[in-house]
Amino acid sequence: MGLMSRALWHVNRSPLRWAVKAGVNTWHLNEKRERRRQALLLDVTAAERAKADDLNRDGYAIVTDLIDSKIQQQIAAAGQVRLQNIESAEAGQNSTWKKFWVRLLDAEMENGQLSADNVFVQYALQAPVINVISAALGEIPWLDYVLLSYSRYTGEELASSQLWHRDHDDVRVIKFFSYLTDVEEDGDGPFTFLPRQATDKFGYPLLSSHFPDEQVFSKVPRSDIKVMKAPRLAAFMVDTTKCLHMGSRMGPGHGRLLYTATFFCFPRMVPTQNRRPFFATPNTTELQKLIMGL
Ligand SMILES: O=C(O)CCC(=O)C(=O)O
Ligand SMILES: [Fe+2]
Repeated sequence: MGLMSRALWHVNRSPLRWAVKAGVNTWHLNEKRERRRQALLLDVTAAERAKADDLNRDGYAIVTDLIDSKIQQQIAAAGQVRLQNIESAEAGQNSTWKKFWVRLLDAEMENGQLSADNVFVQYALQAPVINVISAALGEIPWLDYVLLSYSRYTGEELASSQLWHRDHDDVRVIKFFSYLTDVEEDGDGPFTFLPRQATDKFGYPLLSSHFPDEQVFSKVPRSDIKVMKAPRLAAFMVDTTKCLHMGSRMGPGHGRLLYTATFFCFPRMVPTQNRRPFFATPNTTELQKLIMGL
């Protein structure tokens, strides 16, 4: 991390972040205005708007019922195909950082980019997802990345995202998650979080970003925890900057296949050196290009 981005990273974790973000916004007013204008043109259903309200009020929304079940089946089947190639995926990753995770989409990237036509990219771009997030943010979001990850037991001490944390990618990050395997027992490593109001009781300890259970539950009652135990194809959205969360605490012999699409509110605070995670095809619409930053 460069000096500049390290400084911003610290600012981003303090209440000062709002002031800094407002400053960044003035450089991007036109794009911001366009994103707001486009959001007003979306055909958002009452059910989608209700989920957007959940997201803004509580920091999360369960959206399983908004997703077409045929599309859910397709994505789960596509996930199973990727899972069969886990050994080659693993071989290409020196995962000292997150030993309990294997990323399964690396093999289908071209020069580090995924095609906008890729089934996992299309899953993030489907109307109900874009409508809920746009309605919540009041503007068209930016899709930062899509991830298919397989978590499994390592026998090691809890580390990184297995500990309680908030994501600090930007001021507002909304993650759209879908379970592609059943996550119904503790050993399946459920995504576990505290809604916004419960997270607020914890505050912003300055010296650390990842916290053990004892530290969190010295300030927040355990009864506030939400454990996302659900069968495969459950879909939910979490504002991961507002909600403390953790997951992937796998039991021996268990595995969890999770799809994640990460959206943020334009513009990013930490400079991203022209990161281009996706490439367009002749099928890509103007709205989709706006979402993918193309
Ligand atoms: O593995 C998990 O359930 C936690 C994932 C996480 O922290 C994240 O996606 O931001
Ligand atoms: Fe996280």
